Amino acid sequence: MQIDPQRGYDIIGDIHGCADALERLLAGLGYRKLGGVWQHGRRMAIFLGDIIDRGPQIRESLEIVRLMVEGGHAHCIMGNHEYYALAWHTAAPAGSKQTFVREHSRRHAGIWQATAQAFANHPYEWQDYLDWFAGLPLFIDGSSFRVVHACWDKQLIEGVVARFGGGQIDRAFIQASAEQGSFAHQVFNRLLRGINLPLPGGQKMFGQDGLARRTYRARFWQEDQAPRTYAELAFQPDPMPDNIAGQRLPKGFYQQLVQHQVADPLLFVGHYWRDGEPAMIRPNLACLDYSAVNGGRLVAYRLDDELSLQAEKFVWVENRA
Ligand SMILES: [Mn+2]
Repeated sequence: MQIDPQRGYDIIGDIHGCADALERLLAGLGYRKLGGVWQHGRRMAIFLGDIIDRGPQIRESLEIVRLMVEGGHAHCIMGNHEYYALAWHTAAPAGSKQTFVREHSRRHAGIWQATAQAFANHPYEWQDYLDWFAGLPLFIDGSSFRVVHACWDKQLIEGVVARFGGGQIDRAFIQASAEQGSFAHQVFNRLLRGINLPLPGGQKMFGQDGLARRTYRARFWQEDQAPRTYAELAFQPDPMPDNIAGQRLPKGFYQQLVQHQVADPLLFVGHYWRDGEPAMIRPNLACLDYSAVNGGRLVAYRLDDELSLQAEKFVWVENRA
């Protein structure tokens, strides 16, 4: 994947089927639809994954993004939801306890439902999109900046590059991820879903999507002052149960989790359902997922050649119903 440092990049967060918001955002960024393809004379878009699932215009969103990528006007990396779609359709390896890499459980079916409906009458088109998903890189290292859907884990990314020469993997790697704890499983889990830690004492909590979880999403970047409690370590929209939130973390616990250092290149992620006014997390870290599909904002960062993020370069559209 060639990144041209002379060119400007507009990095765009999770779309989840919000095609109207995407078109408003692109228009606001100075892109024009020519010959059916959104484009800009001097800039390219980079999509952070999670184009599908949940929202109302999944097929339309995919068409916009894919035409831009194929026309040379955008790059797109894989989100956990594109991985879920691939894994749902991939048989588990022989001898596995599972039937599919992503089991067809009720919970998984619920997440998959909106995309399944969008393509119910377009099965061949859907097969074609699955092939396209399988070719999406898991990350892009543009040397002065990096993008990954959820977490830049240096060691795992070096392992992927050693094996595949870059961020693009193959179908065998997706199949291998059926095995818990395998390298492939670790790669998809960490890069596309971030650091998920078990709640202490086997407790569970309910997210805004109504699903019960026994895990929570944790910070993966270096802070000036390390988090001291579970609440300070968490990086998710849903508050923790009160009896856990104030508990002290074990000594040295957070330091083992740090994947992104203050001296590292700029990093852009999606994934985390943020809310409020879009802003940087650190001078070299931004999350661009502001819950567009939940009535939030679809957010872009207008990147030029700066080495520290600039507050005024976050651009967004509101997506209230
Ligand atoms: Mn995601």
